[in-house]
Amino acid sequence: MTNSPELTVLGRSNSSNVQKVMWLLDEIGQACVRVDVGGQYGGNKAADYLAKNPNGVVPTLIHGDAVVWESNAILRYLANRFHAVGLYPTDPVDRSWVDRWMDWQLSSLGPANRTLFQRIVRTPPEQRRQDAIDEARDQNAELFGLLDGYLDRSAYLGGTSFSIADIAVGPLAYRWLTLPVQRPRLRNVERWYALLCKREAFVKHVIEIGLS
Ligand SMILES: N[C@@H](CCC(=O)N[C@@H](CS)C(=O)NCC(=O)O)C(=O)O
Repeated sequence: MTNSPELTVLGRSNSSNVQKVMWLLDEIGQACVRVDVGGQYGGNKAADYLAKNPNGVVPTLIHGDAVVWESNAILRYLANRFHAVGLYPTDPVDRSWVDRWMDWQLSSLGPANRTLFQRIVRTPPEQRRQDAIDEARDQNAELFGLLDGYLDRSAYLGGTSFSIADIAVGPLAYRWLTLPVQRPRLRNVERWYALLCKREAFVKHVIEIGLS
């Protein structure tokens, strides 16, 4: 048996998309080297980075000859590569539940969540606009309300067990439940989130990093 090549994650630790990758690597017991790129560290628009990831965003995963970008594609790559079948089921229907929530995170929740985060955390207090924050809060409340309805009949996003769909949505749930905004009571989301909080890798790579 040959040793797997070293895993390198390019991306700053306070990026929710980098956090997903670090969380999964911890869950599957794979060590990696993480290099700070993006945000205050820059480097993501440099030619050598763009040669790896032409989008100029983080994360990028390097694993031997494989260079993978798009955080959810990285989650799928790692789950497949390291045979984490429990985290990414092979049954087509079961897998479709994991995939659809990951796609939902990318296409629906992600943009709304980023807008809210940026309007509060990445905007100096004197420039914050309450109407803009309220608008983004309402969008997030609607989306998490939809998730709450689903979680009324499902323990996790992919069904009865934890999967990479929970990893894709978890960091955004942390932001939603931690940002200083008024939220509707969503008991199923809270119950599911409490399960995530029991996972050491979530605490380490998401909660302990905080909002920055
Ligand atoms: N869809 C991409 C989005 C990546 C993305 O927008 N990353 C942000 C950080 S969360 C970024 O690189 N921002 C620029 C920066 O950090 O300088 C993915 O999931 O990987």
